[in-house]
Amino acid sequence: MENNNSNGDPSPVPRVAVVVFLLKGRSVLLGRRRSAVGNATFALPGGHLEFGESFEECAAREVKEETGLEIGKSEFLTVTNNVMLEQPKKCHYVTIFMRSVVGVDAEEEQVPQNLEPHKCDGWEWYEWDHLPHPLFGPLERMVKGGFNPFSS
Ligand code: 8DG
Ligand code: MG
Repeated sequence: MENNNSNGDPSPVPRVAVVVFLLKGRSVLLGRRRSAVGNATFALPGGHLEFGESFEECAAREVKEETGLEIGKSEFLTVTNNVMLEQPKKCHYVTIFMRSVVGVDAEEEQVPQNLEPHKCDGWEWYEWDHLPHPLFGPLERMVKGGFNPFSS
């Protein structure tokens, strides 16, 4: 859905995004974006909070829509303010970061699918100590600041 924060709009507004640190063992699920915001950078699954949704509901919906994975519970980790005026599409997001842990047992193994290939090159598990580059700006700032989703 196009919104009122695209370039040229006379009254852009901040929007709320919910994104998920999906953790498996020592790895996190990342996908390389195909987007006017953070194109070709590695980011978490996630998207826009819809009217009436809880953070948890939004996290589960976005992960399911983008990867096919069914996450159980998720928990709030932190929130950051992301003003991205340098992007081809200027935007401002208040980004809610959630965490959900998936089982490492073979039985519970869930393989992510790239269900929105127009938005993402594909989903992969990356070890936290060997993250791919470049990371999406909001995520890059957290990592540089020492944020660790495994110990938060
Ligand atoms: P939707 O319309 O399906 O709800 O949204 P989407 O198309 O999946 O949106 P998105 O760009 O994936 O996520 C919305 C915004 O969330 C994105 O433009 C900027 C913000 N955002 C961050 N960090 C991250 C992140 O790590 N991953 C994702 N996907 N979005 C992030 O600030
Ligand atoms: Mg998304």
